[in-house]
Amino acid sequence: MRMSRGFLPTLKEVPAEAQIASHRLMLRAGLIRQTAAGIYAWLPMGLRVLRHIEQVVREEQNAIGAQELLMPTIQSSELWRRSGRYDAYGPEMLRIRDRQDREMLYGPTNEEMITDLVGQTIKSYRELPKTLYHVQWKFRDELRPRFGVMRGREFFMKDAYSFDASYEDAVATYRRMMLAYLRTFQRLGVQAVPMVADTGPIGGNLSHEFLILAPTGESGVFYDAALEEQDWLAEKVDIDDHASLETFFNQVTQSYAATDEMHDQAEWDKVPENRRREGRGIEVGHIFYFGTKYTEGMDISVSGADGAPLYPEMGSYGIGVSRLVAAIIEASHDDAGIIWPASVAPYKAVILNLKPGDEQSDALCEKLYGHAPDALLYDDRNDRPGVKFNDADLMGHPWQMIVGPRGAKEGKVELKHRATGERFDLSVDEALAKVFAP
Ligand code: 5CA
Repeated sequence: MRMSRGFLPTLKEVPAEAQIASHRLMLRAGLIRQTAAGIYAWLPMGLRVLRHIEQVVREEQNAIGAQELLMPTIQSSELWRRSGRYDAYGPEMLRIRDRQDREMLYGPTNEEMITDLVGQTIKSYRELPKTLYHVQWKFRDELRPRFGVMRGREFFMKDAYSFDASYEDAVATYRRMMLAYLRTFQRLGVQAVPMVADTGPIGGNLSHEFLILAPTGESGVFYDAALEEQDWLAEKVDIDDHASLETFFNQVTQSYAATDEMHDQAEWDKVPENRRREGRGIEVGHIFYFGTKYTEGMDISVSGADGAPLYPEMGSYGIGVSRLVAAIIEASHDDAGIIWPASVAPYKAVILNLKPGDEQSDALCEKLYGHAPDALLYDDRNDRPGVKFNDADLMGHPWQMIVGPRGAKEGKVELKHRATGERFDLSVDEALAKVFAP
């Protein structure tokens, strides 16, 4: 994208309403704008990040055999009356009436809808297991929306739902999902630690939250540093083998990790002092096993091996995709701006033309840009170099390709690495090779 033609509005002023770094930076770097309390428009730069995160999440869901579908945002109250949650959900649910005076709602989550959909189709235990997910907007009328998209009212969530024929299979599915989550967060460049959690209004008795350590997090967290040392992408787990999944699950859960709500001081005291990590965390994912709560509650059964009705065992698994944009920034920024992990960065690099109009600079920049116009941002604006440097640091592109008249004459680009500040003097090919290295 050529910046002169793009819609990439940055702000010099620090917005007064933003209390935390990620919110300030998302407004200043032109990622989002608020359109109503807790509701945001995603500007082009923000949308690119959101889509990149969504894609990593999608690939890891597909890798464990989950299948994507897309359910609507608007739901009928009738479904929620069947599960008994229509009244129980309370004022967080946005209730709407259509012109026929039917009670509708903007979905805060989709357990009822997916259970009904699967129940309409699946008749026999032989058709199980099934894991389905979508990435869709949700609405929760939070009492105190705050910190921008961190706690919004409208937010983007990946929610998966699993149906198994037995408890053992359901637990294996839960463990598979835990592995997919650890891989997802690692690919997103953040450390998200799974912690035993309360199940809240979703219900059930096995649940983990995934938290990213950040001083502005809403929960206190305590965990064993052993959990930071794992490389989940290299971990060999046979996802079709229950024993292999169990070994993996035990390996994760044997190390202490809990939020303040579930903290156990006696267990914490057993963790060697040099491995105790204590701080605040942002919840970016939450997985639940809740058995037959919804299938039984909504009377949705299939025929079992013995011919008798069987209520499928369920779990649900959420990732806060829009919240992750903010959480990644909380975990990765400095005084000058955002520092995007390469996997989610809106662009691989920004090309800074320090002297538009200089023939050799323009030619060299065009050569760089022509290599991958969709993956590169080209700052071709008629602005001072200082403005370009500041905007590049603020927006946080992993690399800056700096082109000035002197270097251009020799065919040289100065490459700056945003995260480390390292600089390299390179030819066009060398610079592109570094920026596009796998
Ligand atoms: N049905 C289950 C799992 S699919 C569910 O709704 N779980 S949840 O309530 O824990 O939400 C899943 C994730 O959505 C959370 O871990 C969090 O990252 C994100 N989330 C929840 N509420 C908000 C909000 N108000 N703003 C932004 N993200 C949110």
